[in-house]
Amino acid sequence: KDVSKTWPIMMNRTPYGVGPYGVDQTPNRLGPSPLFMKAGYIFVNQDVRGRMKSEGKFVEMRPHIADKKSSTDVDESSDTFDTIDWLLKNVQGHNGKVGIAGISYPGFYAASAMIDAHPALKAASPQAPVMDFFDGDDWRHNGALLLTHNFGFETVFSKMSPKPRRAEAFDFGTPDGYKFFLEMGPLANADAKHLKGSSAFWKSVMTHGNYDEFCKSRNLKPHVKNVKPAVLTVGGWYDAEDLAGTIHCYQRVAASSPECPQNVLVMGPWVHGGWSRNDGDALGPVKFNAKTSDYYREKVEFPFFEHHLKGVPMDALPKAALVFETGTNRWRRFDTWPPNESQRIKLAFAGDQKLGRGSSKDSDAKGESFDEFVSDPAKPVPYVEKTVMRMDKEYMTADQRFASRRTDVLTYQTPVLTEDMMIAGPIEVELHVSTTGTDADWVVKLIDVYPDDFPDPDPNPSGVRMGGYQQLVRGEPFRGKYRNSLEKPEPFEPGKPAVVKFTMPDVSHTFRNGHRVMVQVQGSWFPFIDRNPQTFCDIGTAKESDFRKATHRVYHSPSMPSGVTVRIVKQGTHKDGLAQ
Ligand code: PG9
Repeated sequence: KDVSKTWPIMMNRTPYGVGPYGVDQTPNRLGPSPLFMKAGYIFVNQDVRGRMKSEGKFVEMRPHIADKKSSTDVDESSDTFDTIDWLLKNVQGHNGKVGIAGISYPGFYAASAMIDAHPALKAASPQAPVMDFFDGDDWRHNGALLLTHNFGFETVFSKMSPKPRRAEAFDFGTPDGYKFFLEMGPLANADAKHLKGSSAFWKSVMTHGNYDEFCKSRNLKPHVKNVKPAVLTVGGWYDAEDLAGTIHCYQRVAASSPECPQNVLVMGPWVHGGWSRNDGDALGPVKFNAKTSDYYREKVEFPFFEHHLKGVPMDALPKAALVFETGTNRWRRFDTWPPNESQRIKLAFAGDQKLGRGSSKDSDAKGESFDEFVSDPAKPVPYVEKTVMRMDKEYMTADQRFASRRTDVLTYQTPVLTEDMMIAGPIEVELHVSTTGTDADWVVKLIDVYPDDFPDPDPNPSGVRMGGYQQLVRGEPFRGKYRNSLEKPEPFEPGKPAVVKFTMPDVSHTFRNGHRVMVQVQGSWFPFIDRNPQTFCDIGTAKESDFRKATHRVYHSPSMPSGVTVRIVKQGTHKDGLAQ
């Protein structure tokens, strides 16, 4: 509307629809935040190929084609290039510079755009980008299927295109997801009883249980290289959908793109997309004492695009990462991520439910060098205590006391800390295990145990008791049959110890003086992930009779030192974050 000067183009590509459609219609929000509307841009929102009003065939996480041979070799990178080329030739009033931002699936499209980018693309912000559906992002974590998340998603996504209408809500018949999915029975019943063919992708996922070519081809990570636009990768420590993709997207650019003028990771105490809405000062009863989302939108995201697309000066961002350190509740700046200046410390499981720094020698002193529990697929461990149907957004900081009181959850904890313990980066898990079955899931949870006299919030509408609260800091499942390869599963030999090693997604958290560090180990996390039959089989087609109880063991001895390794960082010599 303002033709007094030229304006950069701000793009978003999405499978969720860009309605309302029609030249006389305008969406009620344009750009990543209202700041962009106020400042003025040329906004371009696009239905990706094959979705809503855009022609062609939609392909989920369309595989990137590295060496395109012809104009029919299309992917999201080439579609974005062609779109930008068309815009520059056909839209008046632009200043020749383009930015792109997107959250989640649109984050995947923003990440695709920066690969073999159009030269006019000067700034990209992949936010919670899906990078690998089947290894760490939405669909599978270490082989386990994210059941409630994807089932709920597919009851809507598969029905909302091409006719852009609100799909009639799926009738779960109960507010209790644990009950719904337990009564559903084996995974094959999800389609047979409920989806009934409405989601072709769900059926594809069921037939590609192992990390095969169908899955590998949808992994964008290997293609992120020689990125030339500036990149601001954004995500949340409590993002239940694409936390892994966020970290990996930043790291891939850092490892492969010497010409990238600026590559910064921003991680806040946010749920999936939380940085784009609300003020970000709490998650459930866990308080951050700062309007973190407001700060990010005003002081980071908007200045980033104003700078790269309009040449407006901006406050210097850190060289690598601006992260919100939970526990101490402050922003921190790092020149590398994960921080180089960190010391790896092993927290080893030991007897008497102890968690010790260093070796597992305690267990030899008293009792057995292992702990065991009966894992029963008919009574899986819930992933949250409260009754919810769809994936609970607050589960990633939820109280774990309900779990630590179960006999099928192993719990190890340190003595009360006498000083702050700041950890940053990935958490490495090493489990020495056995099972009487031939497959098993191993769910590991790192937990911050509050002191018994920790005050309750005031006001306290939910009546939560914070004294002794066991706050989940990070949790991750590992489907044991994939311990040596995600592509080639192997059974456990009943009773024979085996090693399961994996990495849990990054954190930046301080266990405060007076708190304890706790680790829990359990054989199910339902219905966050699907149940493991605990017999070696194709779980997508498993029958009721395949689901059997098993006794699982976790060993902790000098020769079988189960535990987790964390990276300790110092208070921070540099300026601890930007002013709030
Ligand atoms: N990460 C979300 C999602 C993508 C694809 C499948 C399931 C979930 C999202 O786009 O919001």
